[in-house]
Parts: sequence; C-alpha cells; structure tokens
Amino acid sequence: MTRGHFISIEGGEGTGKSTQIHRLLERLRAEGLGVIQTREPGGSMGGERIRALILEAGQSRFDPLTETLLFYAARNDHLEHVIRPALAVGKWVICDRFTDSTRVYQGGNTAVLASVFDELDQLVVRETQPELTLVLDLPAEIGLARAHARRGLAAADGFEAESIHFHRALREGFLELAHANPHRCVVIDAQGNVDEIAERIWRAVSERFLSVNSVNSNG
Ligand code: Z5A
Repeated sequence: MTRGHFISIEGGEGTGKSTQIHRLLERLRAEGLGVIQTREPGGSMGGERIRALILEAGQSRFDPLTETLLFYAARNDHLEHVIRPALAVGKWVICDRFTDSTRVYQGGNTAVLASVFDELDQLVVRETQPELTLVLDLPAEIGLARAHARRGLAAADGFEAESIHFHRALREGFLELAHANPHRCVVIDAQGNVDEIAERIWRAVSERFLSVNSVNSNG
C-alpha cells in the first residue's frame, strides 16, 4: 500500500482554495493516487453540523474563544471520522482550511492566546499535522471582490462582512505563520489565472512528494 499524505490549503476569503483543490485533485488522480477532498469547518457528519452552527450565526458571531472551541470540536470529529481513517488506508487528504485558519481568524489581535491553540492542538490534532500547507496569498481587496462577485445578492456571512482591515490582517497573519513554519508551509502567489496558479501548486506538491521526473513531465 502506498502512503497517503495530508495537505492543507489556507488563505483569506476568495483566494481560490476550492478552485485550486479541484485542479489538484484532478492531477493527483491522473497520477493514479487515491485522494479525498475535505474541508473545515465540516468534512464529517458531526463537523458539518457544527459548521452550520458557526456560519448560521451570521453577523452575530460567537466570541473568539467560543468560536475556537467550536472549530476544534468540529476538527476532532473530522479527524476521527474522516482524516485519520483515510490516511490509514494510504489515501491523500486535501483539506480546505485547518488549524492555521483558527490561529489567524480567532487568534487575530491576540483575541485567543497562542498557548490555547497549542494546548488544543495537543489534545485534538496530536500527530495528525499536515505535512504540507499551501498558503494562497492575494491582496484582500481582490479576494473580497471575487467572493462578492460569486455571492451576488446573497447576504455576506459573518467573516466576509468584516472590515477591510480585518481581511488585510488575515493576509498578514497567514504570511507570518508561513514564515514561522518554513518546513511545512509554501506561500503560493494566488494572483493570475487559474491555470498559472494550478501550475505553481503542482510544482510545490510534486517537489515535496513526487519524483523529479513527474515534476518535469507535468510542469
Ligand atoms: N474559519 C475560521 O474562522 N476558523 C477556522 O478554524 C476555520 C474557518 C477552519 C468558512 O467559510 C469560514 O470559516 C471562513 C473562515 C472561517 N471564512 N469565511 N467566510 P467557507 O468555507 O464558506 O469559505 P472560505 O473557506 O473562506 O472559502 P471561499 O471564500 O468560499 O473562497 P475560496 O475557496 O478560497 O475561493 P473559490 O471558491 O475557489 O473562489 C472564489 C471565487 O473566485 C469563485 O467565484 C471563483 O470562480 C473565482 N476565482 C477563483 N480563482 C480565480 C482566479 N485565479 N481568477 C479569478 N477568479 C477566480
């Protein structure tokens, strides 16, 4: 049995995570690899129930510590029922957001201390850390414009409705985390067309996990 790998994709609103996960899955499957796509909050039955609770709060968001505990409760269910079982049978797991999102969204302005995330990681995530985290980096204005265009007339959720300062701080927060974790994180320039960005991501994934021949033949 081949070994699976755990990859998370992070970034602010509208940075193109879902679009790029779709492209990455296609390429990994074309290599004959078993791969699942999942997301946070959510990804498992229990995780999706907690996702609804968080996102339905709309613009009356829970306080940062309550949100943190809800995200970690959802994560615990997701890890137990989806991520660990998939890795155990040699599948690759591509996850749209993971712990970095909690540190950046709920930990902004030290609303929740880093030590709280460290303790929750020890309790919930334990050894199941992503081996590679792709941080999609884009000016906040561009990401928000994309998210806005996609939403049309529907109401913004509580996160999207935050100020431009909040979204700029998110971008900085992700870049700081990537800088602090250079062995795990690769920052991907998320400006440009979908194909160009997909190629940057494929290069990062192939260089980390696949043979040099594979990089050359696909990139
Ligand atoms: N959250 C948190 O606070 N703490 C946590 O621990 C976790 C999450 C895990 C979940 O929202 C929210 O929960 C999230 C953070 C918070 N904040 N919000 N809102 P979600 O899952 O519903 O949404 P999201 O994760 O933020 O993703 P998104 O905004 O839906 O965007 P995306 O997946 O990054 O992008 P996309 O859907 O691929 O693309 C967005 C649009 O841009 C779409 O119309 C595309 O067709 C278009 N697009 C994509 N790529 C391009 C390029 N290259 N050029 C032009 N247009 C493009």
